[in-house]
Amino acid sequence: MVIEQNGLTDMAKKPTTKKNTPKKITTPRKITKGGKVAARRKPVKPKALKATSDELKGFYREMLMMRRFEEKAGQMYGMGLIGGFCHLYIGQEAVVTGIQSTLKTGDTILTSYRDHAHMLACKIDPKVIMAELTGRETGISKGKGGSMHMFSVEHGFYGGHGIVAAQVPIGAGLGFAHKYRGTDNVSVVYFGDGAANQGQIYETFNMAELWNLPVIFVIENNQYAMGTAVRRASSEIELHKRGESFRIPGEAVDGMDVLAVREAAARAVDWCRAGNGPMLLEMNTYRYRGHSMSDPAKYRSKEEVQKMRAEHDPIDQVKQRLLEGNIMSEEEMKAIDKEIKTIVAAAAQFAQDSAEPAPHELYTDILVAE
Ligand SMILES: Cc1ncc(C[n+]2csc(CCOP(=O)(O)OP(=O)(O)O)c2C)c(N)n1
Ligand SMILES: [Mg+2]
Repeated sequence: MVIEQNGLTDMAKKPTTKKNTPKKITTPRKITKGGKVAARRKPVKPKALKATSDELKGFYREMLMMRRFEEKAGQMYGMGLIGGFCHLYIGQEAVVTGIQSTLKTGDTILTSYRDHAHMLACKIDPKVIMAELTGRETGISKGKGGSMHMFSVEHGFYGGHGIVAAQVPIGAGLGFAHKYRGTDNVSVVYFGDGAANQGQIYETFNMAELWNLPVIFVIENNQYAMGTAVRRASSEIELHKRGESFRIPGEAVDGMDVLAVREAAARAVDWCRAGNGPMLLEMNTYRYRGHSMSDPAKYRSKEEVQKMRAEHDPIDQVKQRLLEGNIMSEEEMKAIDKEIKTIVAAAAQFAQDSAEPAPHELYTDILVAE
């Protein structure tokens, strides 16, 4: 079988004869009639960021849920109820919230170990996420994956990956699957500014563009890779340019503003669904907490963190829009916060009331046969 447009051939195909020679891997859309290489097109920028009242309310609720959930996870880690690693996403909520709001059933996402909010964005029950963090049998990976290794095909969430950048080639594979099956679904793969320096990402960029795959590469540039600031580790700090030599269009986005994120994501999604190949979005964002719970964060000043919180907080920005538009009062927002805290407390209780996995579970869900 031959996939049109890009000349990919099915590996299981019988040996080639003169008659059924597979199409060569060609990229005709890039060559003009005169034989010149065509300039790479990219989606056109819009004029203004708009949202309905309901959308703004929804963003407020979702981001607050992520924040309260992770604050609770931080507390539970401190109490010794969560073992191993635990990487919080606090500060970055606008990125996954804005992007997820543009996706539809059948689209897939995957990310690194900083994955709790991505799971909540996929509408996974906070109870089973908290149970996984605390290593309980009711967790989404039966308590055997923990914070970094959660997965739910049902919700289009393909992990939770502990190896920096390992999810990126898998994201291209998912994009290949969408295309191969003839759907217009897209694969969204999130990775960090540190991960952006990994070699496998550039092999992936090359193949994704060559094969015209519907993949949105999202660099969550939170300015640090563990304790290393972007400018100390990257020769080119404008990470949205990283796809240029592969002809992948890229854009820098204010990742603290959920409307800016949603707007850029919507254009990228349309671009990919229409068969234009991959796109790269650099989301400029910031994490308020340390790299993981065991990081004292001595590589940056308290003032730097405080300034970001005070001037760019994604939840405060939506709050401000809700107040200015007379869409919600402070009291109504407080009531939502209270409701969310109750849901999060119930998730924490559910986790603590659940049993740890039975010892025989060590021998299930593994690749080795008995
Ligand atoms: C291949 C590999 N190298 C190193 C590590 C150790 N490590 C874990 S997270 C991390 C930093 C990654 O930073 P970034 O990609 O910016 O993501 P962030 O943690 O900021 O979300 C490193 C070096 C790892 N897990 N995998
Ligand atoms: Mg980073």
